[in-house]
Amino acid sequence: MSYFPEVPTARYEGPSSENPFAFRHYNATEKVGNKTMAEHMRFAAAYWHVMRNGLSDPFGAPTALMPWDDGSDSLANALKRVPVFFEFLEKTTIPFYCFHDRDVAPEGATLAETHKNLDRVVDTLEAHQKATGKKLLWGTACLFAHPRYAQGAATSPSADVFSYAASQVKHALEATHRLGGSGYVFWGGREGYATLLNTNMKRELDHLATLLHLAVDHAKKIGFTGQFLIEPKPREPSTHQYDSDAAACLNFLREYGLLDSFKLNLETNHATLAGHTMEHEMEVAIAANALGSIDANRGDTLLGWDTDQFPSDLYLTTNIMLRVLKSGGFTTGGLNFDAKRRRESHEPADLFHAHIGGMDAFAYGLKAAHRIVESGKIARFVKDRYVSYDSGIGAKIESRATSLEELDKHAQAIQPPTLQSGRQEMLENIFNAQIFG
Ligand code: XUL
Ligand code: CO
Repeated sequence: MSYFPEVPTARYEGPSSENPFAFRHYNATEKVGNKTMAEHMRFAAAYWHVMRNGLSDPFGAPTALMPWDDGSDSLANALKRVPVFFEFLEKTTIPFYCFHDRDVAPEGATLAETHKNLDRVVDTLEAHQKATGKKLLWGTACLFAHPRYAQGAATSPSADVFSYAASQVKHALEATHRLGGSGYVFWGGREGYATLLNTNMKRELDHLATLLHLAVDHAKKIGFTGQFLIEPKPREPSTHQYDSDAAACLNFLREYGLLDSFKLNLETNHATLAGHTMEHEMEVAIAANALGSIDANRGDTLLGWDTDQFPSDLYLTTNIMLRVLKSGGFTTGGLNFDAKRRRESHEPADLFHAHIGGMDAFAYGLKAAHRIVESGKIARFVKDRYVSYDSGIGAKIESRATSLEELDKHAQAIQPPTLQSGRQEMLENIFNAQIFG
């Protein structure tokens, strides 16, 4: 039985292929440097977008055609979605997936029934993973959709809501462990505030840190050795989210003694909403040795919200892969398509065009980034730009072996400093030359 009879399994056919279901650049087994494209990228599909996103928007109803789905929130319907998703993974050749507990299994009449529902679907996910070789990149708990989380989960003013969130995290973590997940993500959609008039920020931050510590402790108890991740985003749905950007997350993790246990899962559209480029966020994470994984999508510069579009911009994918290479490559992380089709792209085939295009854009970006690294021109320029710190007074500054008195004397003894050009335009030309291959 096929749920996508009109869609063939995607294959690499090269840049001149006219087949809309073929890859032009992504060739899983082709080596770029010392790793295959599949090893570099570790692509993942998001269960919530592929299976659960009906493509509604704040102004209109869902449009997506999902003939396999009866529209109910029953356990039976949840179980029916699983084989559809795995056929999708097989036909796109995507090796990993990510999920929230509530994407895969519905709430029950009681919390105990909710957890039983999850266990039942996890059995089915496990069986499909075994049969297909597909793997879980990361799992997470949805602590933002249900009305009980309207005022936060770990940062709710209610300790009982905190307990509900903790219960969900316990079971989602155990499900992730059972499925061999490489990571576990915290995205705190409601962990922030709508107004400071009713908010004790310090207590809320303490509570958020407590939940993360409890999760780390529980992971040790059950033997989960995957990577914990925080996903920064500044707002939407909250007015302000505490995990607003990479720098804010790192400060929070450092303050609460969590930096050894967590890395960051960076999402392009979240960087944009924070007023940063994705490469900025990646540089911040890399400098702290905290780049864990990536939610691959893009925003729309004309819309100030989280449009979660598929990545098709080759400058963006090249910039991202350049930083992935710079960081030494993914270990437990990967490129998760946290992206949705436009509301107008409502047919099942559009799911495939979207992911195939995203994978091709990243494959192109990887090859361009590799050429940039190989040519060494940009790295050499940056290294030479700081040469004055490699010896003499600069080396003393870097090793903090100087004083204001000594620097005062040095500055008074030399000619007024002259600067060399920053050569931004020349560097942009070098970057472009590699993008165009
Ligand atoms: C929301 C978002 C989430 C996280 C996981 O903007 O990105 O889907 O990736 O909770
Ligand atoms: Co995301």
